[in-house]
Amino acid sequence: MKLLLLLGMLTACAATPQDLSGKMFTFPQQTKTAHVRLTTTKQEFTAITVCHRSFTDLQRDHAIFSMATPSNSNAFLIFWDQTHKEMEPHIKDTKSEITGLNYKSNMWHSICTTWDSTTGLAQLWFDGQRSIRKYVNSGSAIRGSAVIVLGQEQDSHGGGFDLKQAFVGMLSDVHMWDYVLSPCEIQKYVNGLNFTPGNALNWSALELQITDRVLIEDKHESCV
Ligand SMILES: *[C@@H]1O[C@H](CO)[C@@H](O)[C@H](O)[C@H]1NC(C)=O
Ligand SMILES: [Ca+2]
Repeated sequence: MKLLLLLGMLTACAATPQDLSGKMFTFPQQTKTAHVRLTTTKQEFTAITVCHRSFTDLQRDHAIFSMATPSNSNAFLIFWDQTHKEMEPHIKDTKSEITGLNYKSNMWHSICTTWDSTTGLAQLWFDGQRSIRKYVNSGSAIRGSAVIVLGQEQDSHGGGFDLKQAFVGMLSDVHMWDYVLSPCEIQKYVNGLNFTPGNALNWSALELQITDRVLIEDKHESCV
């Protein structure tokens, strides 16, 4: 009986998924604490696709999506390097660099990143435009309990944040799949059409925990 009660309480405390359709996270100031922690039940990724939309005016390095496992703090990280003006997908602590992107301030950018452990190739889709395919890391999956953080960059599993890498701005439509999306599915995501939501992170059923000043606001995409 006591055990049942305890189990009931644990279930009640577990984050209930939220439907964030039409919403965005606003990170309104630079801090080294404010962040959103997302929960996925997947423990192994032999392939991955992560998509999100972001809006910022930062003129310095910043993380847009940070996933850490106990063995890799940059298990899957999307990082903007201001010095080299490149978007850097990190996969299992290996960095790749995509240059030549028109990463303008004060507008939404959709970014989808794919990786497959068989070929080891990563590819970025920036505002629907494909990048070249680059070798990053092959042979083994991303494994272990994943901590996904928006707003900060993890240098350790769930922590190690750095003020100078914090995200300031808005983030929306975060999805993660444990497979590589086809170019057609990516175009559907980019164009806001009917796409298959992420099976590892689903913006329409997102388990999240907010720390400090992060707001959930309406995106107000249309005037109706
Ligand atoms: C995503 O969430 C929506 C809303 O709860 C649900 O209808 C849909 O089946 C989910 N999709 C996946 C792939 O989990
Ligand atoms: Ca760092």
